Formats: sequence, structure tokens, C-alpha cells
Amino acid sequence: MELHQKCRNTTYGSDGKISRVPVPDDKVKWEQHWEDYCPPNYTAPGVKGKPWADKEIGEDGFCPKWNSLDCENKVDRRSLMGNYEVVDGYPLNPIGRTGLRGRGILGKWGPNHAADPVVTRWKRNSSNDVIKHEDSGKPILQFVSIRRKDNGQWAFPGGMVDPGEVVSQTLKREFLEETMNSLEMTPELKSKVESHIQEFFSTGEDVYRGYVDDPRNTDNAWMETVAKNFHDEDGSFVGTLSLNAGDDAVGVSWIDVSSQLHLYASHSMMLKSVAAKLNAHW
Ligand code: RP5
Ligand code: MG
Ligand code: MG
Repeated sequence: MELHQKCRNTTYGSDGKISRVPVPDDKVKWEQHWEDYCPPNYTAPGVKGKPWADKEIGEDGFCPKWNSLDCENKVDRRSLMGNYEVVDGYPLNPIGRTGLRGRGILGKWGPNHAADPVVTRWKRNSSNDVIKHEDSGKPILQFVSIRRKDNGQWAFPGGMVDPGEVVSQTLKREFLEETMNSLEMTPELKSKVESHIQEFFSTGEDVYRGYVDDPRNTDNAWMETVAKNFHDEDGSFVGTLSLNAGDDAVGVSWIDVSSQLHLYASHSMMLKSVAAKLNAHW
């Protein structure tokens, strides 16, 4: 992973009231000495005391098992990046300094695990022929993108892995919630839709596993994801899906894949590898 960019030299959170200490490129790595590094310590008030969030470090009854599957708390505290360091009781961001200590708006200390479904099809004209890009001559890929409620950016319809949940479930659940608004469906409709998508979501290809350059990251809490590609070569299955933004998405759309897109966090980097694998225009 390259140096993180989106969780550095920015203000923090939707109201931008917290300022990170600016961290130059040559001071990102923890090994690079920085005697006076003393960033603000911020954990959002909306996080403290929430059932889905950790307690404070040192608080009674909070004994996290760093770098392990913490069965007691049902939290996977292992990083996809290998073992992270823990200094004075606080896990350290594996990429390096972010200019902010604490958990920010993330629930867990250390890695916060997510999953990202990358659902793709070829762009076609009204005669159903695949459209090629006029510059590259390569077929144009499209992916299902959502617009995030928190900052209005386009992103994969990903979300957090719930305690005890396996990634394959998270991929399906988040797709249903964010792009098909399953949270508003009747239980009958929801189970019908779930069985409809079941087979399609059983054959994904690995895209990426690891750290995400997410604007919410701090020195002590960060996002990691498993992204999988579900590609519909002839487009006939995805044509049956009725897209409808839900939960933390305020919009949903098929978007043409290209290097010109500005997506949330490191989603462009992941999309690039999907385009390369399918030999699509980028
Ligand atoms: C990103 O945040 C991940 O890649 C995933 O898309 C997303 C998960 O967080 P929420 O969408 O639940 O906020 O880092
Ligand atoms: Mg979600
Ligand atoms: Mg989400």
C-alpha cells in the first residue's frame, strides 16, 4: 500500500471542525522520527457508549485481544496487513501517521472490517452490442455505484462486516441494503429478492484485501476491506435488478468505469484492477 492521502492533511468529519496535524510525505511512516508529533485526540461523541462500538482504552471490562480474533467481543482484531503495533495500549495505523489520534468516527480501535461488492456489466447500445471507447478501443465496463449520505461521494455499496458475519454475507447484505433498499422491504419480498441474487453472488472474484485510504482513518483506527467483483458477462441477470438507494446511500446508478472517476476512499484503485482483469477501458 502506498502512503495514505485521504486521511491526511484534511479536516475531519462531516462538519470539518477537527483539524488534523499536517503530516508531510516523509513523516508518514512511524519509523521516521518526529519528536514533537502530538496530534489532537478525537473520538466522536456519537461513537462513545454505542453497542456497536468499542469502549475506551483502559475502561473497565475492555480487554481487547489485539491482532487476534477476539471471540469474547466477537470482533476480528486481526489486520489484513499483518500484525500491527500496539504502543501504550493503542493500536497503530499500519500505513503510518494521519495527524489525528483516537477513533474519530470509527467504532473499533485498530482495524474496522468492511466488504465491497463490485457489480459489473458491459455498456451496451439499443441493439445490445457492447460499446467500445473511442480512444482506447476497449469495451466500456459499468459498475453499480452508490452516492454516500455522509459526504456525497460515489462509492461501492460496501459496509461493515457485522460481528460473527462472514464476508460473503456482508457483500450480499450491503448490496441489498444500499442498492435495493432491502431495509424497507417486507420480510416476504426481502427473502424473495435474496434468493433471486443468491446464485449471482456465489461466484465473485477477489479484487482487493487490505487497508483502505478512508477519510475516517486515524492513527489508532482504520478501515480495511475485502472487495469482490461480481461480473455479468451478458448483462441479462443484472438487468432484472431494480435499483433503489437505501440505508446510507442517497443515490444509486450504473456508472461507466474510467480513470476519470473520483470515487470515495481508495475505490478507484480497486476499480482499476477490475478493469484490467476484464480488459476493459480505463
Ligand atoms: C470504505 O468504507 C470501505 O471500502 C467500504 O466501502 C465503506 C464501509 O463503510 P460504510 O459504508 O459502512 O460507512 O472504507
Ligand atoms: Mg451499509
Ligand atoms: Mg456503506
